[in-house]
Amino acid sequence: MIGFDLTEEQQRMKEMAHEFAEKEMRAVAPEYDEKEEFPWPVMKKAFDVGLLTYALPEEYGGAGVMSHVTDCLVQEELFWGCAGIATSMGGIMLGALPVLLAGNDAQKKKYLTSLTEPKKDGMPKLGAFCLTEPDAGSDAAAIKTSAKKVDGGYILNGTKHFITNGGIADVYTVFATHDPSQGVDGIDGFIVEGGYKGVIPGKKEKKMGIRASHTAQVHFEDCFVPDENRLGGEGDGFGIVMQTLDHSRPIVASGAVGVARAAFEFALAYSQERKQFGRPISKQQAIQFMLADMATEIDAARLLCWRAAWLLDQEEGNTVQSSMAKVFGGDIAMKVATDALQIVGGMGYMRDYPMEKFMRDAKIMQIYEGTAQIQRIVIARFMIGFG
Ligand code: COS
Repeated sequence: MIGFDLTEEQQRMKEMAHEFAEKEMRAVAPEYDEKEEFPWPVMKKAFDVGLLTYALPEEYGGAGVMSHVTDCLVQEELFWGCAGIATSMGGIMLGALPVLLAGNDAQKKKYLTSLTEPKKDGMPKLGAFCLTEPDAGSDAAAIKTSAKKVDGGYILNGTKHFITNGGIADVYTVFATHDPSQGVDGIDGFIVEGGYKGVIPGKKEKKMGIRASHTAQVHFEDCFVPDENRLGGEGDGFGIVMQTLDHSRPIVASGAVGVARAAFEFALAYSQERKQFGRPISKQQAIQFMLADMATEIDAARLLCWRAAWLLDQEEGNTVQSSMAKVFGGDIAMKVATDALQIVGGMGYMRDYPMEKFMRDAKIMQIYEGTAQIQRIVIARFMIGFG
């Protein structure tokens, strides 16, 4: 059976996220974007209303909203509010996901619970997912950060790159290799506390879009991590990464839908007000066709996200559907933002209007959480096989 009715919880979460996005994010989004500043006050408000860790089980202090479809609904609204702030918020759950998926009871109790508790100053704790390195982006199996086995634990050495919440997080999930000659089988996952000796914040990046998010390098210099912080068994790391991405891509794709929707709504309203040649430009068929395509693409992208998330809710594999949602969501976000800006014309190009921000924010949707090309590789491999 296929149905599109939302449950009461889904409706409530979607409305709550929309209200938060409208009142608390949109009002301040231009300022944080301009200043490229981390939105701590918004993060605190999001934490207080439960929008940061709602997807964690109640036993660890989350709201126990475990449906991935619900997660998609919420993230679409938050990214509609501001993709930069939403990325900062999402970085927490991305960091927590490997623990949720592969952690043992003690690890979950300690680290997931800690993410639902505030810091001493009332601010939320942050999580971060550390996979990417300067020489290992799309080729995730090529990571060089080393995990040397020593008595009682591991010593990590290496640099992680383009890390959301990097250097300011409290809990990191870090992937490193104990033996590069073993390829993916040599990769391990670890939980690393921000306060551990040898966790060194690196350079903060200056970005084209999602500027309210903090993206930075993190260096691990002789960082000791105890045995009890290894996720799963030795060599399980790459599988945990892939599983994490299967879960996170529909969520990120829903964010792309949110950005596209924001751009579309602005262009639609503008086209009905803006008069040229004696009538609103929305009366021109050229504009109508663009609007019709945008609305169709947004709906199609959203349905792909829901399907990929729904499969997870049924505890079924979703790798290919997840990549389909991500590639289509990212591509249409960029296309819709570009066309929407075209409709708004010169006004859209000016920084007094949100359109240019939507376009800058949309671009990352084709890059992070696996580029559009990587998603196509994953989809193609499922059709024509590996190798
Ligand atoms: N779930 C579980 N296991 C998976 C998997 C999945 N979705 N995808 C692959 N695997 C397993 C494979 O089955 C294989 O296992 P065996 O060694 O036991 O056969 C292993 O992982 C290696 O898989 P594969 O050969 O496909 O690895 P590749 O190095 O060729 O690369 C891609 C796989 C390209 C898919 C991976 O590197 C990738 O996703 N890259 C993008 C990384 C990314 O998204 N970065 C964004 C930053 S994170 S915010």
